[in-house]
Amino acid sequence: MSHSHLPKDFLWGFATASYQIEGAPHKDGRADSIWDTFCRIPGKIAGGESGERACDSYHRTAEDIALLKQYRAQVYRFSLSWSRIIPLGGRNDPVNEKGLQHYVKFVDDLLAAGIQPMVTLFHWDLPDALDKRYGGFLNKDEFVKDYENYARVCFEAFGSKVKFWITFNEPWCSSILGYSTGLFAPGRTSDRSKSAVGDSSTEPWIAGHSILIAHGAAVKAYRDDFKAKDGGQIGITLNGDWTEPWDPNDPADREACERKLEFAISWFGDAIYLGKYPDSMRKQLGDRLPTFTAEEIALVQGSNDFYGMNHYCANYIKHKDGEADINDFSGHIQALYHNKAGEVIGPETQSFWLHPNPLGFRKLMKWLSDRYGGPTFYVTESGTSLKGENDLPLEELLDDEFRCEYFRGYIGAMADAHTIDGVDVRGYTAWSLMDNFEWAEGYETRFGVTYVDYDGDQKRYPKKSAMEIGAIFDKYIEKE
Ligand code: GCO
Repeated sequence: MSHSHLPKDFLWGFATASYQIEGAPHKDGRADSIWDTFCRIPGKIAGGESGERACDSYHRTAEDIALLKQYRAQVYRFSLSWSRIIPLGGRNDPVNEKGLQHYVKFVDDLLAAGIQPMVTLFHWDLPDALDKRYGGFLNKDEFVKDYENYARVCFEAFGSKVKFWITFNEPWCSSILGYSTGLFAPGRTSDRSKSAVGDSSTEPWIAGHSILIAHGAAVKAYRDDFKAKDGGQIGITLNGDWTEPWDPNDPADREACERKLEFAISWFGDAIYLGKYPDSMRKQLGDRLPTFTAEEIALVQGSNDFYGMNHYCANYIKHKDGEADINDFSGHIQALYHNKAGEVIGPETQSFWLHPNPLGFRKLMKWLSDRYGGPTFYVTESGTSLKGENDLPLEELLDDEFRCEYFRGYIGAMADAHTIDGVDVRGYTAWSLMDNFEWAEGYETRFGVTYVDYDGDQKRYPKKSAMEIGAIFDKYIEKE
């Protein structure tokens, strides 16, 4: 019996996002994104923090590339800050050459170091001007045109240097956390204790719909005008946890698991691969869930060259009785960390939502692969925080065995998905290259394989996991 493996041209590396690492919010003509303005609202971010300084990566590109080389990364997934490139965001607003050239040089430097760039066009930092001007995602027609224009500016500037484009990172988070719970920018919600504006019963579904159409429009632009000469691939990155029934003997809990996956992932995945929204969503949401016009579905269906998969953990799912609340966004279920028998889904971490469960990764890959006809996967994020990591003395903190174990488990599960279940997976970028601004959790939660000393001039220190990832891949990637 041969052990599980990954294909010989498998690409691995690390991932980050612009607002989480760059800092320098006013440098070289950048304007505010919705995250800059959101962070200024008291009480939104732990410790009253923001991405103002973060890892200072805008000024430390050489240092970051040196880390990637030291760790033997083959690919680096990072995102572009739209408001550096087109500060006011819109199709009639000027392009900021300084901001754009910063990234062009960064890509050149990566390539010179032998590292493939994987570029995310949008990782949540919408130019604030577009939110103020017309409500951002809530105005589909304006947003789609502005996004397509921005995407074209980037395709044009990077040309054949970039072979992997990701249109949007985790539209579920932008839609639900931004427009339902209000925990993320722009912070709209029906919960009046959190925000004076927003309607959680409709806005998240409108936002998600706009993102899907904008994704489709950008993919069409790339395929029509760039793909043949530049030779890249383009796709979207979707997040989603695996689900296990709270009571495996209760059919209602088993159904609730499917429903939860559909609300979290198939909302976008079905549109892209099957050309429709899931029936379970239509049933619960009725006409609060937008419908696709024929023209829209032609843009969206078949619009992924690859499936970008962000995956961290799993939950137990229990069905709820009665009618779903009008603001419910997960399919009328309850997500729990223990099951009926009292078993836990995985150990605790510093992130309340993250309980690692490697087997769930393999199961979800198979579930997606079966549902969507065996697409090519790139795992664009996976990683963990550690309970109490921020409070440890430096020496102990650098010895992050828990994170190493996470990567052994998850990469092993991915190799099983490939070898045993036949899943076509070709890449993995670990979250994250370094500790960074963890959104509403500020700097208290660390996900990096590199420690960043926020009180010590942002100095970087490799943790044990930084080198361990390469060692794990050496074990799995086929030599011949
Ligand atoms: C994401 C996020 C990252 C987070 C990570 C850990 O795409 O979910 O892209 O920005 O930092 O997920 O929470």
